[in-house]
Amino acid sequence: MKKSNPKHTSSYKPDWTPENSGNEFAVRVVKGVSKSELTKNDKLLKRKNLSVDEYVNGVINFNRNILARTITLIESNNSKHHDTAQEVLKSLLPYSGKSLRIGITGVPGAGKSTLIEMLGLYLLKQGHKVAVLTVDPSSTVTKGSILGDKTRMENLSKEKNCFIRPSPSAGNLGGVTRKSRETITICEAAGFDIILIETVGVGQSEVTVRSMVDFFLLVLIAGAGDELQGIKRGIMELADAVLINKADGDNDKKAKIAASDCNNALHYLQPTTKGWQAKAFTGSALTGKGIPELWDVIKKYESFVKQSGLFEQRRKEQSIEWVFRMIEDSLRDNFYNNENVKKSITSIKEEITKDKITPTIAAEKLLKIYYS
Ligand SMILES: Nc1nc2c(ncn2[C@@H]2O[C@H](COP(=O)(O)OP(=O)(O)OP(=O)(O)O)[C@@H](O)[C@H]2O)c(=O)[nH]1
Ligand SMILES: [Mg+2]
Repeated sequence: MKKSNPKHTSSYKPDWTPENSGNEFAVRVVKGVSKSELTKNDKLLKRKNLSVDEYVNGVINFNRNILARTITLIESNNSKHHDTAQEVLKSLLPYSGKSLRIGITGVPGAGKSTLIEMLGLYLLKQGHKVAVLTVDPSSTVTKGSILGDKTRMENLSKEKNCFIRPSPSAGNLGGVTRKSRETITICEAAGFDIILIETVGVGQSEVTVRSMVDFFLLVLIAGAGDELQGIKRGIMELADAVLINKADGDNDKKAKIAASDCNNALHYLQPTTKGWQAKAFTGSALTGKGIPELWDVIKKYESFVKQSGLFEQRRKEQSIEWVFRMIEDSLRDNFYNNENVKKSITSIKEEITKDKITPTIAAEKLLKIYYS
């Protein structure tokens, strides 16, 4: 074995490379930094456990490493992190709230991530600081994230005033919601004034995201069958604006027709924000067409809800709703994790399917077991 002297080089060949080997073995070991060479900041970043103050100061001073670690701390399912995480959040709360929170939903492949990249870059140019989060309901089943792929936001992820955080993957949607809401708080305390949240429009997730944002955008595409057929009325009802994306090339005309159909449908729906008529627009996340117009709509909306007091009112309602949602989640988890309930649930299900008991009696029986 060839021995190199790590002390005198900044990188050296690992011991396992054959003696007299040439450049065909490209692997080199980079010499580490000795303890005495570490700066105070390096030491702080290397330490496994930070104090509450260190987390809080790191976030407020926009230390990206500590920001990411703080989010990891609040996302942790380990109960020993819970108290520290809540202390950190409490200290950050006074610094939060000063952002515009924008939810973006739409069918898979509609171009949400591409739009976020384009809109994000546009906003950075205007001097904003942009945080991108994703809420991915499927991750609760697969334990993996289909969204939040930084690869599709490659240019945005390189920007220093942008921070992209993929969906927290563990737990039920309730758990994901808590983590996402707390992540918003942390990002706002770090000074991000625009929070973009991507979610896929497949069911409950958009209702969840609607309850944590100020503005909700639905992204659709023309030419995917009957324009409005596949979209549940429910999602349209939650939207403050609809973007018919991919209005480029041959698609432009189709997109305009889809936007007009969509406007007709929106006209008959109850507005999700009182006094604000949601409208459909066309645009292209790929070419950037329609992005400045979309931003104008969002700004107009912001001044409308701020002047009318709806902005503050909705934020307050959302906080209260959050509390009760957490209580419900906790009660539900507690019920289904109860050992006696777990033992009886299969046999009771069987009794229901065999018509031996009514659903009401079954529910009463299970609750009795739970409370006993
Ligand atoms: N022609 C055209 N293609 C687009 C446009 N926006 C997105 N795409 C393409 O559509 C595909 C899906 O885009 P994404 O941005 O990943 O879509 P998404 O809605 O985030 O997808 P999911 O996160 O998987 O639900 C990619 O291949 C994009 O390049 C657009 O405005 N025009
Ligand atoms: Mg996406």
